[in-house]
Amino acid sequence: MTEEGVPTVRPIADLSPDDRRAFFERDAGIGAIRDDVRDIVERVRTEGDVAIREFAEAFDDVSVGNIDATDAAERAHAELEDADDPRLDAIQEAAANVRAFHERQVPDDYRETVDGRELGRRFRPIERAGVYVPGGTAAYPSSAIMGVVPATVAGVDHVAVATPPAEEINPVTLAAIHEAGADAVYQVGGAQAIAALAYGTETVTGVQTVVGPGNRWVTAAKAEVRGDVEIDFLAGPSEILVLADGTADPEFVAADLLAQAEHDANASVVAVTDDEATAEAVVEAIDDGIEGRERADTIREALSADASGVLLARSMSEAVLFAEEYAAEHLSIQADDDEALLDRITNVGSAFLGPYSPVAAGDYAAGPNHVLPTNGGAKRYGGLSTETFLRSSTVQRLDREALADLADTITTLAEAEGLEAHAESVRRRLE
Ligand code: HSO
Ligand code: ZN
Repeated sequence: MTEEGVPTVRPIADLSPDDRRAFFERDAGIGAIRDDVRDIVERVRTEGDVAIREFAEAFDDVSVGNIDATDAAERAHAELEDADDPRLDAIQEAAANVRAFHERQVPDDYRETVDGRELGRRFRPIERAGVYVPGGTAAYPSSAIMGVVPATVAGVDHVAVATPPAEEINPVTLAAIHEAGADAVYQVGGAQAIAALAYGTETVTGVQTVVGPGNRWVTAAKAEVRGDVEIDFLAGPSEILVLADGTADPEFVAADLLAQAEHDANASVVAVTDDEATAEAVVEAIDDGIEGRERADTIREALSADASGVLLARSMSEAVLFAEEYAAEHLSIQADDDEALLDRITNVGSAFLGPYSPVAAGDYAAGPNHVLPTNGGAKRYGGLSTETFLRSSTVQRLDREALADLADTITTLAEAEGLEAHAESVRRRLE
């Protein structure tokens, strides 16, 4: 399908049912590791810190001293501050933009009176949230901001972060975790981190909701603990689908594909266009853009995945239908009438409109969250938000007259359900 990781242009009309399935039913390799992940989760649940240390040796090749890295994060922040490090300025500006965007999402409590019934809704934060901040082959200070800031905006009392252990954890990641407002930081990664946050260990305080992006191990572990704790949703390896017409700049399209491809060999990157010259030019720009990149091997692998490619549609309508079925984590629209195309799409994690909205803007600093549903999850739910950390409750107060107005309806339904005491609880009040 691809040569040395560079896609060829494929007409959508020529895709076999298997090809289409690879695009639409992508699972980024999560199914294959579910059993192994189950074992890891169970060991952390039953053995706690001992299991965390053992997995750190086995998977990260690190002998972890103190699992609690809260002080280390504070120190890393202070060092960047003392050195006037521009990376701290960038963290602060990004965090401010993300905070402002997420403050707009805080819903107001309300009461209103409807036919004498005073009805309302109130929103309260959960008490303890856990945020996974990936590490591994890249550092992710931006994910610390995206996970921790909305939790603090929601008013969560205790925000814990887990991030993979290392001889020296990336100081910028640690500083971002501290700047974002985390209360505790633990050095534990992968599936074992999700289990530790979910069930707690001697060192790690268990939380009520675990959020954050991660590789397939992290994602599979979130699927495993879901039910015992809340999770945000399954946010696996990064995905992008670019809808481009003949007006798109192929270099910009290719640049966005390369950017998300460098995350993970399991990333999925797709461009769909109705213009053959654009498709060919995107392929050429990808080819030109890989060589010499530090993460060229990862990019090549991601580009060769069955769920990646440059596709030629017979019309933008066909392209839109493809995008709708794909339900991308990131949808970039680089086309003449981007708003009209977006209007026809409902399944998307986050949309990027126009030539000057690279996905990287949202990844780092524009304000919206970058923790978004992958693997088609955008068909069912949206990305991480302030609401992820809030619970709602409802409130009602009826006066005598309002109850009298509803009495027949209530007692009729109660009797239809055979629940006589329910009906009586109303009649008794109105005698
Ligand atoms: N594109 C990733 C987020 C990210 N990009 C972090 C760079 N750093 C998933 O949305
Ligand atoms: Zn990214």
